[in-house]
Amino acid sequence: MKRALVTGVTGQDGAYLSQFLLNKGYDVYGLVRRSSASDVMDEKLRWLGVADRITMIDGNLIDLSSLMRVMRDVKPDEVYNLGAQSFVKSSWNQPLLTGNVTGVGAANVLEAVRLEAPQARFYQASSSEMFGLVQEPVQSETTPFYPRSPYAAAKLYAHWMTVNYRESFGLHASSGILFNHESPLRGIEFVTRKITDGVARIKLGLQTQLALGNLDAKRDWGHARDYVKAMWLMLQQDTPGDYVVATGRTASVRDFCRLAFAHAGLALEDHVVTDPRFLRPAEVDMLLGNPGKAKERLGWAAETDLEGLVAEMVDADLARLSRSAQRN
Ligand code: NDP
Ligand code: GDR
Repeated sequence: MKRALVTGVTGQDGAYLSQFLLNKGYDVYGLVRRSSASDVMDEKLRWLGVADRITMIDGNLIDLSSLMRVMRDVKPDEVYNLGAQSFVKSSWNQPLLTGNVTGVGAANVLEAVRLEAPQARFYQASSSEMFGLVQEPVQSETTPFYPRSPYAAAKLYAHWMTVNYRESFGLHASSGILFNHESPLRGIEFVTRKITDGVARIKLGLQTQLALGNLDAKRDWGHARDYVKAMWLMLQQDTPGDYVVATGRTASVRDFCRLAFAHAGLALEDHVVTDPRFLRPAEVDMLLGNPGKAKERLGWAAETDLEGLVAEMVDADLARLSRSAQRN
């Protein structure tokens, strides 16, 4: 039985990836940082019905010694580094923490792999945010990077460390440059989930307005369930590499909103207001990925379209809020 170690196991992608790996027969170990709110930490894993099937291990991305101990204890065949301070807007408020966790944290995992588990295959959760102020209208593996936030700068460091550990030490280290991917398990602070939660609340009469920031920003949005498969496929290749993972379609926040409100039989014009509190010091205006390499080499393609994603998220939020209204 293969052993996989997943950092960020309590996040959106960690939950879907764990489910995917368990279905493939892996022994899954999750790195979990100590928190006083440990009862809510496993919420996503419980939602997918996999919480009891994962072995949780205490550790932290900013504590190299904990990562070395984990590598020694688990002896993983595959390491997926998904842990990060992943909310771009917070990265301006906590730039150094973001640098430590999202950037240096990845270097710590690479060091722990190099020193304690050099045969393990390594996956780094790189991001389309690294393209930032885009240098080409459609972004691929060869598009120059231009990070626009402390988060993106930290991810770029982690990305290049992955490339360097591959080239310097011969590690089987791959980097997935994933474009935005969403799901009912998306954190509530991210715009898609904020919208679908808001739509559900308005539909159920729990609120009347939804305040958002820049409605013109465009993103290439896919489903997390599809994207974790691409992570796994990268580690099954004979040679490691870097891959853009995207749908190849871009849509604005306004477009996403329109679809979500329409799915609930509502009109966004009646409910959406803009609030400067949700604007950023610097914006990434437009992202659109070319997933050609992933399709050709991995045989991967997005399976869920934007309409299907929006419908699933709105329906899940309506069901969740209706259940909690019945309980109260
Ligand atoms: P989430 O924010 O949902 O999850 C982040 C995870 O990192 C959580 O499990 C969190 O644990 C953990 N974490 C945070 N700090 C530490 C730390 N110091 N030590 C150990 N674990 C820590 O992110 P997603 O699941 O959405 O994304 C997964 C990864 O992919 C992230 O690295 C993200 O930056 C990257 N990415 C995401 C994209 C997306 O669209 N979702 C696109 C491209 C890249 P806790 O529960 O304790 O907070
Ligand atoms: P992003 O995701 O920054 O792309 O990073 P987010 O959903 O936070 O923002 C997307 C776009 O929507 C605009 N926006 C708002 N965003 C939020 N959060 N709240 C609002 O009210 C709002 N109104 C408009 C933003 O300005 C932005 O343009 C995500 C994260 O998962 C990263 O970790 C990952 O690397 C990238 O996707 C790819």
